[in-house]
Amino acid sequence: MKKILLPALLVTAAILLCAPFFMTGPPDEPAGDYGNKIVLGFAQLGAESEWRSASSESVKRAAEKYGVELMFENAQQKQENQIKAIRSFIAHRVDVIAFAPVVETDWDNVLLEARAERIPVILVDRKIQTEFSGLYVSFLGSDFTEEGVKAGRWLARKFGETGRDVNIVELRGTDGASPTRGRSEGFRDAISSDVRFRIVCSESGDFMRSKGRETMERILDEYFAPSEGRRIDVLFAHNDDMALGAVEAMEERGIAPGRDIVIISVDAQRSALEALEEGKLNCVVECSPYVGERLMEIVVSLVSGDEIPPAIFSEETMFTEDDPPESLPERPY
Ligand code: GZL
Repeated sequence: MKKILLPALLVTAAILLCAPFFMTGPPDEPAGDYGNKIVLGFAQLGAESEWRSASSESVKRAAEKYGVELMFENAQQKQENQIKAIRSFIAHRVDVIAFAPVVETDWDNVLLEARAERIPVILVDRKIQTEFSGLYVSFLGSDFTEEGVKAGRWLARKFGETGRDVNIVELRGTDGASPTRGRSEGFRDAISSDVRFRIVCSESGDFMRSKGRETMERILDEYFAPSEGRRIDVLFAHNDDMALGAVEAMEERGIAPGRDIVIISVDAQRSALEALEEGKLNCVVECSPYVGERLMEIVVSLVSGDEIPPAIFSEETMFTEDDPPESLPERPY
């Protein structure tokens, strides 16, 4: 017995020692021919704005750079399409799922399915509301409330000295989305101590330039008649695209954007920084879409079994009419 046992043990030991060099990948390697590459399923919410396009570009470039196999789906701003995309990632047994939830609610069922299959989920850009724990491993994005506070505090400084009422119009982003809620709350919080600041109208432009323009056209017709004492002093737009759509609406009525009506926007994409230089916008709060590389770092760490932080916030600033043009940043895309 001993004569047979020892050689058998030696052979077994040899196989176990060499095994890692011959394994074709983790035991639950995803379906499909990805070899040893990490496979990331990314459900992007849409292509509604310049910011969103930059966000998608950032993810794609980073996947290329990090050698991550990217399954990318664009949901055209429809939650049911994002849910379908996440289910397809589960079926493909990707290594990690990431998505930018178009709205905050009704994600529990599909994320419970991902959790049951032990596929980690990363929230990118936007947040969700849920009673369940463990539906996602990390959030990577911006502090939207802080962005709203920055906008409100700038406005308070800008109009600090005038003794009169300041009539404000708000162009909200997509209702039910976390940036819309955060920016609204932060802005209101920052101006609440001064009764002169009055939000006379708040409507959603869905983060889109076309809807920003259409909505502002209606608002101007109803609220802007200085000769009749109806004034709009300030526009607070939740993103650049709606702000620039509103600029078009103002200009077609002979209203000087940035002068007759002070305009605050969020994102700080290329076209908004150009409008700031031209004096058509007065304050642009930065919200960075360039999170692709941080996302890939988290994905690689996750698959390697490393601890990852539950939330990673982008460092962001603000640009105003007082900034010299040469100090404004170049946007890569
Ligand atoms: C914010 C992002 C928002 C941008 C908009 O992180 O979700 O959605 O501010 C975009 O431009 O459409």
